[in-house]
Amino acid sequence: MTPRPTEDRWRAIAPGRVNLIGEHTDYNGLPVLPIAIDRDVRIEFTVVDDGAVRLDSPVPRFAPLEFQLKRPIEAADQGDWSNYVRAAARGLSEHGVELRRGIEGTVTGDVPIASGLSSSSALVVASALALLKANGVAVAGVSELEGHPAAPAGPGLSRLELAAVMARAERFVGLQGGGMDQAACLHGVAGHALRIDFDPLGVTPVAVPEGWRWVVASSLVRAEKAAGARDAYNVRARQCREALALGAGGAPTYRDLIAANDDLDGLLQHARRALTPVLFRRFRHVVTEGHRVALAEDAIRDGDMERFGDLMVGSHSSLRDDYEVSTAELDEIVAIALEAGAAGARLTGAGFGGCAVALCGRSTVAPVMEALAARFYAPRLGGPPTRDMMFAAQPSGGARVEGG
Ligand code: NG1
Repeated sequence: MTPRPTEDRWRAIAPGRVNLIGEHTDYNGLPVLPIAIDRDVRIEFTVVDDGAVRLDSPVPRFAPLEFQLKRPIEAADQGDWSNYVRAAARGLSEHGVELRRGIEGTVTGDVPIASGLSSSSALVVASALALLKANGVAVAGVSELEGHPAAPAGPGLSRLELAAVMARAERFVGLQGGGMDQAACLHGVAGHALRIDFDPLGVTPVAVPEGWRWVVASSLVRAEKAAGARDAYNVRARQCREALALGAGGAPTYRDLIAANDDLDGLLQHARRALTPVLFRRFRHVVTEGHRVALAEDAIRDGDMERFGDLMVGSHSSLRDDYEVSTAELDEIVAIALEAGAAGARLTGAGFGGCAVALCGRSTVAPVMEALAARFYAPRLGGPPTRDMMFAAQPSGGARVEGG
């Protein structure tokens, strides 16, 4: 491959995502149903031959970062944004991609940060795409809808492979996360939700019916995964593993457990006897949420908004009562949206703050947004929310590199 002239400018673009249903199921090996959204993280870069990564940002709290690809990549202090870029580089190196050339550029974007919309994974994926581009490694799509071949010609990675590598890589930042965010970011398809399966990773686009709208509303409480919410998240991941080991009667995974038990009630009765109350509540969330995702996929395929909405409401109650990751603000947003006519609403992402998502029809988007503005935001802000706090998200295309 001929080295690229270093003055070429490229743009790596990676979208955030909104998870429609299937929360805290990915790291338990059960499917999720997110959309990639029309908000993204962008790295505008040139290729440099000295093996350095140098990035800055117009946001003052993100100080310019620099590290060297030719030396072992160590983590910076906890909470330092460079860790997401380091994670991408380290993940690629550990996967055997030789990174000799570096990048220099600027990171911008409009995915609200620490809001459960995966700005972190978007940064990780954008960094990976930029580094792969700089080093002449192709990334091919796998979705027929995108019209890409399943595997790249020549040296390269498939999108699925990259999503799996980046899911592992992001754990470098300390969250024992599943693979939803990186897969959604890399596989977004305009107008489609994505059913993502795990072990092995697979993505199936599912068309969102005409007229369905997704209103995203921030609780104004940051869900800072690099900090406090991280421990609460990791504790739950551990509790789910413990609950499976003690309550599943020998099934090695939640998927095996569900496949072997048609009778959900019987399974839960057995688990209630075998588990402590806390572990039982975690277990019940995972198992019932897995079931709701399957029903929600049927509902979206059938164009049945009411059924999908009811499943979202069930998901939120389970996250609030059994998984204990909701907050008073998220509960209030859900209640206001439902009262104003949303078909369904729930917290989206990990919880502990962040955003809620409401499913609306064409004619209910405006009343739902007005009700949230008047009853949730006005008392807190003394005025209307910004377009980062409340917006209608469009199911959008996946991460890519442009320019040159
Ligand atoms: P958020 O915090 O919403 O970006 C996290 C995990 C997901 C998934 C959700 C909960 C990462 C990068 N993200 O997402 O994998 O487990 O929580 O459903 O680990």
